[in-house]
Amino acid sequence: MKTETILNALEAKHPGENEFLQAVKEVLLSIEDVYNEHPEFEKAAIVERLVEPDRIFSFKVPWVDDSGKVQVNLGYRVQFNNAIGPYKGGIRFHASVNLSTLKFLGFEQTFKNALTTLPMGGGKGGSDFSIRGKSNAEVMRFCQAFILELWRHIGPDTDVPAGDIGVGTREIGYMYGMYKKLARENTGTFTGKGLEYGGSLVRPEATGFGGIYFVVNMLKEKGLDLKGKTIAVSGFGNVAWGAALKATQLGGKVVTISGPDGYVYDPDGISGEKIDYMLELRATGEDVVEPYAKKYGVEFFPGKRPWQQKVDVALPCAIQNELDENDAKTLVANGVTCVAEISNMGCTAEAVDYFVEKGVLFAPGKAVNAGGVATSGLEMSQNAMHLQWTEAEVDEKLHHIMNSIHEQCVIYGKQKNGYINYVKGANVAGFMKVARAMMAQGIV
Ligand code: 2IT
Repeated sequence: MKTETILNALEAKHPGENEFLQAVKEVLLSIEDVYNEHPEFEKAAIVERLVEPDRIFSFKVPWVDDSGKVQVNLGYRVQFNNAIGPYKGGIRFHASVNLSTLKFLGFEQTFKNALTTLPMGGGKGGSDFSIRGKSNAEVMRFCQAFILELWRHIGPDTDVPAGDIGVGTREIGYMYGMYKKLARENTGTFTGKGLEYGGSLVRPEATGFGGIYFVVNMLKEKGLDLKGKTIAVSGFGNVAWGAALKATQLGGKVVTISGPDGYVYDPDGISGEKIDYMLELRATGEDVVEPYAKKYGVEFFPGKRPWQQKVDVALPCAIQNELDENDAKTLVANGVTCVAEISNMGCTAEAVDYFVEKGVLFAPGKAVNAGGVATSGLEMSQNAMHLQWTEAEVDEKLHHIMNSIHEQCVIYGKQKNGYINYVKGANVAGFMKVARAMMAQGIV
């Protein structure tokens, strides 16, 4: 594969899309060897076709705020690849959202979804709208305006959105309500729905729970256990909450959470009602964690990231590139055992290279956080069958899927010296499935 040529061409075509180019580069470097073993892939231009989304919808979202002022946001849906199933992936509402973000997320989602064992293609959408400081009525009007445009492009067998940063059960409810009205069907064309109208048990917890199941597997491979381990978590939203809950249940001690304002360090561990309090904090819509420090009398580090603390396990749970090379060096110097991205592309490329070079147990988001979308897939199954599985049934399926993803990473990522390169493992396993599906379906 002419990796360099392909990357240069992509950069020339899409200048400035840094996150997208970063995500593509990581995958191409990982798959180089297997790609070269399959000349038929090159002949079918699999990589050239894989790095461009099938299509992108880009639209304006006008809405009226509480003061009567007209606001205009940007809305997008990137339908990246549907070789193995309908487009599937979340919607992100965050001030930082642009096409580069959503293309990187859609690209990652394609491989992640392939790893879940379920038939789902990759997609992603969102807006530069931020829920921060917005009233409930404003959030509803925005969601409705967003769907007024998006509804015609999605459907239960074409494209099934879900939540992501800034989009939780409330936003899904407002979007689904408007979708249903316009599309005149009720087949579950969204996941992360409320339990009363087709949502799945365990979906809110699934990304964090799945991430911890994956980490347990990583540690087990080394003969280690989560019990007694000190854990740094970043973020304080749905993903961080689920991870803290499961890690604590399994005997780990979570000592940090963070927000855009800084991080809190709680040496006694964030457990019990403190984990419930994370949900309260999130519900304020203020996007800050400092109130936690005040409430529980612990230290708050303004403007800092939790990676400066000495921990055994580090779990980025907030946003892309939230852990850089300097953070990686600090963690390694402090003797970190395992780093697992529960956020999408939580670490910079330099940080990832550093962990791998130092032989630290490291796994990428597309493997670690796949439990979220996998459980979305289970929600789709339940909707299609018009029934609801019990909590135990969904959790067991999620557990099984996470074990399977871990196994795929080991098969494709185990190096001669025994080190498991999870980045390579996840990328190759995901790529091979998508590539085979594309080969089977011809040039479309
Ligand atoms: O990044 C992700 O995998 C998600 N935001 C969840 C996507 C989904 O369709 O559940």
